[in-house]
Amino acid sequence: MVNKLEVAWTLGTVALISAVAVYSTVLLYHIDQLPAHPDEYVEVIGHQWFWEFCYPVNGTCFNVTYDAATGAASGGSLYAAPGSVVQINVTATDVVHSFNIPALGVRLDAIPGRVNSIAFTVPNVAPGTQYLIQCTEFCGTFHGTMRAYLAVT
Ligand SMILES: [Cu+2]
Repeated sequence: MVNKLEVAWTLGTVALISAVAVYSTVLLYHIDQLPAHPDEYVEVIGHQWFWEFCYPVNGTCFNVTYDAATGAASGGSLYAAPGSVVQINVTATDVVHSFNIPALGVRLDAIPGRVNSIAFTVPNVAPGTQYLIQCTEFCGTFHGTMRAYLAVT
């Protein structure tokens, strides 16, 4: 014989789990949406073992190399204004890499033949602030030198 209390806690649990499932699903799709008009739009290409950044707005592309001995990156930086919304499209030319800005919680796989996109907001910090960019997918001998910086301009 089914107790009314058993029916109540079963239906209550089903309702609670259903509500969490619907909320989570909506949120997952929402956070994947890209802005209609980002302030900055950058193509990011992973190579063994450096990052290439392209700004389609002005047709500029450059490679960033990193000197592990000095911790300095040369060739340029990913640049963006404080508070701006940046959309990046990430791909790779050879093996799988992963584009990561740990301080901003930005991480996206760079996969040959596929373009992954994400948008993020640059914090309102003083111009000159730099955020480390690093590859977080082991991609070969010099994986550890696949570093660059996001420079707030
Ligand atoms: Cu790597």
